Amino acid sequence: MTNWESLYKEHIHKRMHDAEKALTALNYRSLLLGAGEPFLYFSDDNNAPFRSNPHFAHWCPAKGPHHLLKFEPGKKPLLVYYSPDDYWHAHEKLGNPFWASEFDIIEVGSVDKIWESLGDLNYAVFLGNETKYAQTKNIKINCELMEARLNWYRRFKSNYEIQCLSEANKMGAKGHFAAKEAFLSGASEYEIHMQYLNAIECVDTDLPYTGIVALDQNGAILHYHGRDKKRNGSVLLIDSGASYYHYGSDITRTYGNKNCDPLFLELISETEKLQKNLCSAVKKGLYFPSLHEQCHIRIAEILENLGILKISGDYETALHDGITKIFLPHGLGHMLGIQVHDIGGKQLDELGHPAPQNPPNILYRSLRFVGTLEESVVVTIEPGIYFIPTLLNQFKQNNKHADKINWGLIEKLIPFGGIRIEDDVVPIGNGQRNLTREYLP
Ligand SMILES: [Mn+2]
Repeated sequence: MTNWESLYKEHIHKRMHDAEKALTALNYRSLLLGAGEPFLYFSDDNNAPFRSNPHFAHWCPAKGPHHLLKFEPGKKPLLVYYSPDDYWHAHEKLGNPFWASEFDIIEVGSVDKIWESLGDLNYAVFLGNETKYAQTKNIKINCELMEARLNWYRRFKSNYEIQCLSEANKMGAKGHFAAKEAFLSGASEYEIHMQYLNAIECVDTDLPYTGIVALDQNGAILHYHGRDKKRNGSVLLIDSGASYYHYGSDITRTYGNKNCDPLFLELISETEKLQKNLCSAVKKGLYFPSLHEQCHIRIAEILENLGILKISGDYETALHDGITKIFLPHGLGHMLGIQVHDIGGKQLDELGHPAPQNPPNILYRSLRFVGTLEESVVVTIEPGIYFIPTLLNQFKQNNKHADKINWGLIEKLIPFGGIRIEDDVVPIGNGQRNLTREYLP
């Protein structure tokens, strides 16, 4: 049984320790984190689905808008919890959650009252989007140097955060099992998605990101968000996660059925092998772009072995000539946490300096994490092989290396779209923990 109280206690104490360090370095006395207010759609009185300010979510699992957290070194953090008497909207009651004892909590019924309950705000720094309230106080708003520091600390996940991500993977795995079954029985994208949601007992707005449920050629549209009702696809690419206390899993699987070309099925199984190898290479000290490069070399090898490329075993040249990038235009992975593309992947240090793109090659342009793996930094590992008509046609028409591609096979494979396999992995000790495969082998 997970002891959430003790995990959370350790987590919040680390937050306090880090915040104290940042406040001292930047000469502030207190840190204010606002859960935030919902966005209105343009020229409309409808709100977009609400998401908490990630800095607030990092400290507090409470859901919903307007709550405000104040931390002053040496004091217990203060949570001013927004709990209005409102018959227009529903608001989650505070109740007695496992994390409540770590805060001094005041419940108030209006946003004005929240801002009146904060006490001394001399040398306070505020991070959040409710700036119209913050502006009425004489405080620093959205200080970039403070944000850079807090973003940096967010890279390193506490045991509490890793447990949340593990639970999010457990939920996601349930959805993926249901989706696979639906696909194999001929379901449409729409039906597969609904089976996914049903299995994890969620609605769309509960998901950490808009899921991709793509049959056949739609899998080659990297951020495909359609929900086509056409049934009986040959290939399913599903990229869908689940959320747990603000932390999201990010999981992708690709399946082919008996109508799928055997060559494409072989590509799926090779991509799966490659993905598992890359996952087991994850460990602290590894420069992430070099794993991205290894992935491209292995993709060149797979494509040559299956007759799709004619490069005489010269994989490195193939990737420097930009051939593998047509088949894998996105990065190998990204950091994962409260945000699905968690912040800080291109940050060098807590001061916010950008990480050098090293080597500054076209291959790395789409890579969202260009740093070195460290213990407890959670990343996704998501190699793929796609047959994207736009990229293939451009290459065929304009590139001097066009003759290195077997265009006959490409024509045969285009109708099946693309392949991506993705797990969430964290360096632990001298190895790693794969948070996804524990539930979705
Ligand atoms: Mn991902």
